[in-house]
Amino acid sequence: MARAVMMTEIPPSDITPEARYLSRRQFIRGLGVAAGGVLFVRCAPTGTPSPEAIITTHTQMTAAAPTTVPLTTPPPAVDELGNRLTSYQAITNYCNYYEFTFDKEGVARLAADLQLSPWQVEVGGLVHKPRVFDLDDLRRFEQEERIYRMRCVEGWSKVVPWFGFSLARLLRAVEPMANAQYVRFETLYDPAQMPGQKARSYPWPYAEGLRMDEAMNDLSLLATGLYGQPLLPQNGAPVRLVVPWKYGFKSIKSIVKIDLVEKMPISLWMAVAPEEYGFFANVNPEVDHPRWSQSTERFVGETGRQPTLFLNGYADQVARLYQAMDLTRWF
Ligand SMILES: Nc1nc2c(c(=O)[nH]1)N[C@H]1C(S)=C(S)[C@@H](COP(=O)(O)O)O[C@H]1N2
Ligand SMILES: [Mo]
Repeated sequence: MARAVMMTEIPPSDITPEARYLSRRQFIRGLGVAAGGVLFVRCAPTGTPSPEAIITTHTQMTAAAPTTVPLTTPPPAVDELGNRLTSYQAITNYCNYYEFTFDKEGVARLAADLQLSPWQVEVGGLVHKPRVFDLDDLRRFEQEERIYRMRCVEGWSKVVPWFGFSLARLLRAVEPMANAQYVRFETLYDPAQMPGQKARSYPWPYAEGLRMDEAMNDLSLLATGLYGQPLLPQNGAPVRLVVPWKYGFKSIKSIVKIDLVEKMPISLWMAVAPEEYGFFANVNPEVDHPRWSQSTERFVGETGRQPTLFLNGYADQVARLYQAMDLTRWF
């Protein structure tokens, strides 16, 4: 995070999970499931609803979006803007997860043994029904597949086919109180498993926050998998936030605690470098980082740089949240 943009070439993709994913996508496409705007498809991740449930959901989707695509059509290996999906290999081997290491290509190995079960997410604070969710509880929320761009503040990005469920569903389940203004998230704190947490220079555990309206926006996702596979530790297993219109550091990994609060939470990055990392961290090509430009980005695994889009290309869905704000001041 605190380094200038790095240009690292990612090795060619490991075909397995991707090929399986893409052929499943092709099957789904054949059923006529095509959504405009943000690409998302209701689907069944490994070990979730029964085949009957899947068919039902697909039928509903087909009714809503009756585009018929012949089975010979190539699978949608692109997002709704036409960007190629980042390979599974690159998504899982080029990671930021400072609890393990600052070395993006070293995270996967160091995180491999993170104990993912049992796991609990404690949801509380200003809610009427505080509750501890275990992994089975989280799997019971209707899971959807969503292809999102993720733009790291360092100037690289990925296009990731996540699956998971809207954060709003979880928040509604605990019934927020009227005075809840923000949501605060916390990552596991366990220096025995996370060697990076032995470094005293950072105020562990990693914490992040959203304003209540941001958290309730349908784009805010709690992800439990990608490419049809359960999340791997390096990508924030077993459950992480994904907020695609904000810089990647807002998308906090391996969450154990969610609190609804009245005051704006202080994220780890605000505590470390408040002049560089603000609370909002909305992707904005017009607002440079103090040490580098934010006008372009490199898709991981590809060469050359692309223009960065305002709100990472999600302005139609979220620009209205910021209508009254000067986004150069609230960076
Ligand atoms: N707990 C935790 N969450 C985190 C981070 C981290 O270091 N620790 N890094 C963030 C940053 S800077 C980015 S860009 C994304 C990277 O997600 P990925 O490694 O799955 O691509 O995770 C974010 N979430
Ligand atoms: Mo990042």
